[in-house]
Amino acid sequence: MNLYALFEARFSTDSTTILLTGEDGRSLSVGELVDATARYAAFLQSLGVQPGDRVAVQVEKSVEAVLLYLACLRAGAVYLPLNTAYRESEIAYFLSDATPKVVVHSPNDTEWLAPIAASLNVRHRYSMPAAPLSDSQNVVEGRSDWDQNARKCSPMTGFVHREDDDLACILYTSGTTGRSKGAMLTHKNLSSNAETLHRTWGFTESDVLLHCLPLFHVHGLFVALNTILLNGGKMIFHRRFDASSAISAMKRATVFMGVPTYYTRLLADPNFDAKCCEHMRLFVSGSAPLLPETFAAFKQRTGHTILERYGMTETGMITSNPLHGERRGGTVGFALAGVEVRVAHDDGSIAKPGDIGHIQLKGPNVLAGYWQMPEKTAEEFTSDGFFNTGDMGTFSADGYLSIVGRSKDLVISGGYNVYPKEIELMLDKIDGVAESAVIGIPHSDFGEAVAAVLVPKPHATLEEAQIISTLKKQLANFKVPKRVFVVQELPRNAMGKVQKNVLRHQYADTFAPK
Ligand code: MLC
Ligand code: AMP
Repeated sequence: MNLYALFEARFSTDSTTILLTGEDGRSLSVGELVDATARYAAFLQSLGVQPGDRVAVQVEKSVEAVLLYLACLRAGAVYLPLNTAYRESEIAYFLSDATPKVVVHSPNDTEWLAPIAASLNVRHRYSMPAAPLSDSQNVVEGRSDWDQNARKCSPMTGFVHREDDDLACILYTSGTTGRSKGAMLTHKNLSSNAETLHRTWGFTESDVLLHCLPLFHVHGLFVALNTILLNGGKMIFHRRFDASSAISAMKRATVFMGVPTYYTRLLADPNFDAKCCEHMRLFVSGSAPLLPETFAAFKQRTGHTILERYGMTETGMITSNPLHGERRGGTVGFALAGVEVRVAHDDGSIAKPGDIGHIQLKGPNVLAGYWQMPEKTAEEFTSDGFFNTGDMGTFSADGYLSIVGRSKDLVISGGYNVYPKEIELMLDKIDGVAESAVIGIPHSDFGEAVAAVLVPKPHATLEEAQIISTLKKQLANFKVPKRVFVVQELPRNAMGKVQKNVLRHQYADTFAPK
């Protein structure tokens, strides 16, 4: 079943029903969504986009971005969202690997993105500013060349038929080798997960989601957007997370989803209290560990118990604390319905409750594979077909899963994943750098912050500011180390492997309040 059709079937039959309300009060009705996605989809077809062709999209969060996502599903194209923070070399890699037929980007990036797209023979390139939809004064000049062109098309009727195993999206995820992999997600992967979350979290007709997350990763796009679209689609739509705007909007919302940084920022606002949350029924956290102190402080301040869940790009959501029953801080709850989760030792034997091991899973939510990387795909699965998450965990005797670490070398900063290897490869190319180690260290806002430890070549001098500014030109800003330390040698174990745990310990207080 085409995921778009599943959403449309859940929309109100009254086409004037408002789905989405922006922070400025502008709105999108069912009729407008259905018409605009039909025109966008028809425009994709007129560009020669066939089912299975990739459409790469690097745009600011906007209503039009939602429409484009839905139009890709409707036309049977494969939606490939890209973080707006990605820079030239990152985008060049994604476009060359995924070979999209169309790229849609922010007009601010035309200067550097247009030559890359041209050199890689991307057939069609359009810009899309974060222009609001129903802004009548701004209809012509505010609209993107994408939107202006697409709206001239006669709307398509219906949708392109898709089978369960057909691709809906490709999401790139950096790898421990430093090379990003495109996780191929099917219509079934996405629909099964959204249906499960919809049921598990008890959505009803009266729910309104406060949507503040970015739209280019699993959390904002699938967990938040897909789930609410399956519920008829009522949401308050913020372009980015800002604590005070979110607090004001909670008066009209019932559900909020965020990364732990959103919760620490809400708590840092002295105006945030139980009264602000009177209309809310559910707060969901994920993408990074929620600290026990945040969980406890939130409960004390608001009376609400945050529901923590666990997932990843390759699998969508895997486990969740219960809607009814104990939501246990420091755990990510139980396996979702239809998902089999186990903790296994290095030798593959299943760990007993209380023992720590590798978190593995099987289910309709698990990716179809990595784009054009069959060997990588094979590496991530066990011989009996379980996907290896790279997270280490343990089950309690009563079935709650806790994540206790990662076997993959990964830093999660403000909910974004940063793979040290990718940064280390860039650092090692900088003049004067003999070797590097990138680590995550505790940070009160981002949870973990990226830091780099460098060894200079003989007689070379390395300047922190210089290193940071060099990396800023090449890497998405959230990956750029917040601090760079220069040392004469890196700690190593007997095998010669850099002991990152020693470095993490050594620099642990870097961001501690003075
Ligand atoms: C921004 N900056 C970050 C950062 N976000 N640095 C480290 N980590 C981050 N996450 C830096 C910028 O580079 C900039 O630095 C400075 O902070 C201010 O940038 P900003 O854009 O104004 O920041 P802000 O809007 O406050 O954004 C912070 C944030 C945002 C936490 C609101 O990062 C965010 O929305 N994170 C959510 C990520 C998310 O959706 N993750 C889900 C992945 S899916 P400088 O030096 O340039 O000034 C997933 C699966 C699952 O993990 O289970 O859900
Ligand atoms: P991504 O590849 O961006 O999808 O990130 C997935 C990773 O985020 C997982 O493998 C976990 O390491 C981490 N993650 C997601 N949710 C949680 C959570 N609730 N607690 C701890 N880590 C989490």
